[in-house]
Amino acid sequence: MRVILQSPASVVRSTLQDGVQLVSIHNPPVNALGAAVRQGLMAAIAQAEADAHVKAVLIVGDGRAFIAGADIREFGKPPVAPALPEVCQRIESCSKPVVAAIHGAALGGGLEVALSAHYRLALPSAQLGLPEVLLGLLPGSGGTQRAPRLMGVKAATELMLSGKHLNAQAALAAGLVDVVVEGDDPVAAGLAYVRELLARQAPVRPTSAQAGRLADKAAAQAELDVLRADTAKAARGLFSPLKIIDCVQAALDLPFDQGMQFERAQFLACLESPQRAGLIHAFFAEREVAKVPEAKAAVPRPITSIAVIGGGTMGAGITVSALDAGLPVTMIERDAESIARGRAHVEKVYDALVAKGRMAPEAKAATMARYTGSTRYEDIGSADLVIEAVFEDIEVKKAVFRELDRGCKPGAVLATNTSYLDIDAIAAATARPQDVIGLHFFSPANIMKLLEIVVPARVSADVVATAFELAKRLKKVPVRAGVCDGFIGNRILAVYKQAADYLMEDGASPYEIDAAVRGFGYPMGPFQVTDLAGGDIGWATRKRRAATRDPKARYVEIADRICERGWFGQKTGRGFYLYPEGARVGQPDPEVQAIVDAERARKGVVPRPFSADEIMRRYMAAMVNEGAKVVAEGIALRPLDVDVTFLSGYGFPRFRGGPMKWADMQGLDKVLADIREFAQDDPLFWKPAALLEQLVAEGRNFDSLNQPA
Ligand code: 3H9
Repeated sequence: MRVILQSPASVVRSTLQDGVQLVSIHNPPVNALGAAVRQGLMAAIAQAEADAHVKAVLIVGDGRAFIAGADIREFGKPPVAPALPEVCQRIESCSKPVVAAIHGAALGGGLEVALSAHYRLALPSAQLGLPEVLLGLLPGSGGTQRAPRLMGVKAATELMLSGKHLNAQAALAAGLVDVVVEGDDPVAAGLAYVRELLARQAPVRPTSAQAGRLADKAAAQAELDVLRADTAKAARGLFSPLKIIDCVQAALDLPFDQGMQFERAQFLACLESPQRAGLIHAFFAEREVAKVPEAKAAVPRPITSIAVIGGGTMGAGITVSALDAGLPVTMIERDAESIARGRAHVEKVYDALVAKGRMAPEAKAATMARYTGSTRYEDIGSADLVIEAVFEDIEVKKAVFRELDRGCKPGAVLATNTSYLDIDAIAAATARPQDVIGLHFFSPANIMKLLEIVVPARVSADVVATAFELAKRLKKVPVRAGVCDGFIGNRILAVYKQAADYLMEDGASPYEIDAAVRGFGYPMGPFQVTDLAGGDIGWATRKRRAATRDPKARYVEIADRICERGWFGQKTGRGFYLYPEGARVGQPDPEVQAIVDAERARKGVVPRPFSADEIMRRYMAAMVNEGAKVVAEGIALRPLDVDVTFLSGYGFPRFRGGPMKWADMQGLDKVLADIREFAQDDPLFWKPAALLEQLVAEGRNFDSLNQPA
């Protein structure tokens, strides 16, 4: 073996092994195609061309992946040559056979490098995909032109539109790779395959020259027409999906080179779009949230068994989430009847999966074998972690924690799933406040990704670290939150919901507000959400808080008038909307509109029209302003923690990156100017956050606060 080439910083290393130039990429953690890697690959292919000893080239990735794609951190910065399409072109036009041996991730530009090679081998660990769409992009190095040639229009377009990964066998069946080889060493498997190809004098085989599955143009066009129509319906304001379809159309209509030019132009348009900036912010923010000081400073406690107190909707959802992660769970309820109901809630989830054919009955039985129901606290004496999910009442919760304090083993983590109660007070009910933490799941807890990890004053760092470790096992997106009424999410929600109520009383109908919010990209508007969750829940909270409400604060009573009639939303057949015969999508209700009119008249409000844009300016200004307060108070560590909370738990449109990212993209000065304008009518509600004022004065944005914690 002879070292023949090392690129800048040695990220691409070439060695000659019996006439095969082994090109290996060393750019941890995932071999992203940064400038040095692109330069190294160019140089390696030039070297292979120039060296008469080289008969073939083998490209592999070092470490855990082949190549996970372009280096996402470079997007939005000035481009550095060579561009990836050039690198791919250079690989494909090499006069000697080039082989890619794939293990781990071959995603985006990584798969495009492999598609430019002449032959492809996959190991069982391989994951192949073109997930650019999830970042607001499209495959921009020939993926839209080469993948359809190998896989056909339908499979290639579906791969690009879904962002899904294919495993090695699926990639083989789809025509993306030539062979799957057992084992975990891409170098050994790759070299053996190259030798086999050389022995049978396998020719250079550029993918671009293969008409392959595009040969039957009429059939391919028919497939694409269906996909275009479906995508137009499903894209929900997203920019890149229809561009992907356009690129595949170009693959059908144009010679390869022109198709590449077309793809490049579309890729650059996507790169410029604010959606790309929002989605890439979301990608990194979701990874940053787990990097909290406690997780770095302390070692998590081991978790091998869990107990859940309460078998209601929340307790059952948490139980399913833990069972799905392979943990044994003991559920505690107060009596036999309640425990039977709790078990039934859990089983119902799995029964639905079995009915849909998504779970085998044996798998259900194996999962339920890890479930135990009990009415006795003694049965959870050895649990490593207990999650309380009982009725949202501080006295009830304190009583549960006193029981846990008595019965749980020393060192057990004691968590409460409260959504707004004071966790410091709950912790103080025990003699071990260092073990008490908040784990705020969102309903349905087995589905929703967000987990607010609420950190009370006296909890120890290793308990916080344990909570983050648990989140990883449960496949949740954890966000660290401080103790306050509503933590990050519900506290901010309460404020923008108020802004929506004011808009309604001032002249916008609930239906106009919901439509504007959907138009922004949310799946539902706030009044639809109220109807879905049950209007009685918010009503109870409002009644409880009535005594402590600032008498000077504006209070809109429309929702109370609706609840007084017993209209609690979907479950009662009407709320803000009508749901005739159990319909899931509501219809506007003229009687609700009459209630709104009557309330306006009673308060002497002369209604005025609001455009969708005016509605959203107020809705978002309220959200951002409260978000800034939450950051300034340290309830959220950074603005990105607020963003992730809303992306993962509140349906905020991902392509906008989260409320704080949205504000940065608008310009904080503009958001502040809006707040000051609205404050002229209601200075108490629209009090600008000091942090927002400070950032504007200093010409900075929220992102400047997103430093690693
Ligand atoms: C593209 O390729 C465009 C081309 O078509 C055209 C170009 C002209 N760049 O997720 P993890 C970091 S677009 C930079 O925690 P896992 C990540 O931030 C790209 N960094 O691990 C994290 O850093 P840190 C298309 C990247 O095992 C660390 O790696 N490709 C990139 O759960 C570990 O990541 C994609 O969209 C990147 N491309 O999952 C793939 N990828 O440790 C995006 C990862 O500092 N990546 N990092 O927090 C993924 O889907 C997952 O990261 C992967 C590993 C499945 C690879």
